[in-house]
Amino acid sequence: EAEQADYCARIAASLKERDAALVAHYYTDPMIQALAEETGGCVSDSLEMARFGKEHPASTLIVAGVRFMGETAKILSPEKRILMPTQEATCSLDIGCPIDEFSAFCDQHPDRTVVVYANTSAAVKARADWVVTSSCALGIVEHLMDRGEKIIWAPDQHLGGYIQKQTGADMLLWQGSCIVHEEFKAKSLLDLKEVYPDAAVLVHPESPASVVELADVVGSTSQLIRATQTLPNPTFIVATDRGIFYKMQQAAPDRRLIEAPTAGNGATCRSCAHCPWMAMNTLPRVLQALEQGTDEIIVPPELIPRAVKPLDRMLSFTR
Ligand code: CIZ
Ligand code: SF4
Repeated sequence: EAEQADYCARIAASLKERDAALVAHYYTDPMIQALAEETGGCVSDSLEMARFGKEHPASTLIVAGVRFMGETAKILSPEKRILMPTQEATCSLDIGCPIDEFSAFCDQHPDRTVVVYANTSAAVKARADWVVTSSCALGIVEHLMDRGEKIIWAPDQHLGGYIQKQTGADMLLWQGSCIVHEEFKAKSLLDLKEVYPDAAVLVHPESPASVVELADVVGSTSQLIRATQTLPNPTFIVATDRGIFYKMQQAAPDRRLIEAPTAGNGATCRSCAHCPWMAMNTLPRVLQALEQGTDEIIVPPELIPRAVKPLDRMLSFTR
């Protein structure tokens, strides 16, 4: 406790001294989220992290999240120094979509518009026409459909399948998945719904279709947080990373929040509702990155002009 308070104080001082801002994802350690709030940084989803980082005047951003979020910040603000608590924090969606294979796939379907989720490498973004996050994917795919475009979607198959079902768009899906969300289990969720009959079920669309089908609300992290304020239910069963409970409890302090069941629900579960890469973001690593300038994000300069185009499209579309 005292040690953590000490880290927080040192990080706050270091942020000021180095003209830096802390940008944290909803899935990171609640202490990091609280510190980002207290120091005038931001806590958000990947869309709003990107927008905040781009618009904030600080010369250094420290991005607590996973690697693609740091890369996105660098692509949008190449003049800023982008640090991360650790560059080893990656994402199974990013890993599952290597640029060579993906590029070859796109080459086979030159008639299709390439839409990639933000959870991808800078090289994959540079190959794309559009970048989307889960909070704007539906709107952007509807827009492309209205223009009669056929789509390549990568990498999350569950989110892609959900959007395809909602919109009826012609989408070829890359077969990636999130190791956290794919663990949620429909059968156990049904059992839990019986225990809490007045609960609303909130599901992130990276979850399997069988889980999405049981949802009262399907949405991005920001949309799920908002749902706890607009729905009357006293209880919410939440299928996304448990890091979100920090902000959800703040948004709806009088509600009961319950984790949706995962496969293991015990020792054998590799990622029981918490992303192992998000968990690599710790207070000591935030401080170390700030003080020593370790884990600076470098994006190959030749990629930046290509990767910024689909990102700017997303930011303009959602403004
Ligand atoms: O699962 C993730 O990594 C999410 C939800 C990212 C985001 O869009 O904020
Ligand atoms: Fe990637 Fe899933 Fe972790 Fe998000 S929660 S960073 S999608 S592995």
